[in-house]
Amino acid sequence: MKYLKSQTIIVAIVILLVVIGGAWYLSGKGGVQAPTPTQTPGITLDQPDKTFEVEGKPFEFNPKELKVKKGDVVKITFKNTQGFHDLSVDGYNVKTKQIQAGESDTIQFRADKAGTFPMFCGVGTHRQQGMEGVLIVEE
Ligand SMILES: [Cu+2]
Repeated sequence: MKYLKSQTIIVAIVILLVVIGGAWYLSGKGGVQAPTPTQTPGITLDQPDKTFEVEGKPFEFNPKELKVKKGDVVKITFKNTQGFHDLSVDGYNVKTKQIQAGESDTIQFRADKAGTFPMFCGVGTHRQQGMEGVLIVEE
């Protein structure tokens, strides 16, 4: 009788371990699902298909025309050589920081809409003074 009792306890412990192990396994599996990172639509961290370096100074961009294919991941490094500027792309809602001479900032996004989109400097009246260019996204 005593022998049977201890055997029952061992079986109970084994069952308990299986249940705990199973619960641990399931909770571990649930943890694998990473939360979706919050980011601006269109902004992507994928490897870029097209990389550009655009120089900014009063009051122009160089180059002032960027050409990509629809669907490309576009990376633009904006280098400010003189003055205080930023670079925005109209229609894509992307924008670098406003930076001082000697600084640079990078934007990256997926060009998922075809068309011609103005890029411009949003500081003061720089755009009106000629700090403007275009991003051409070909179908
Ligand atoms: Cu500017």
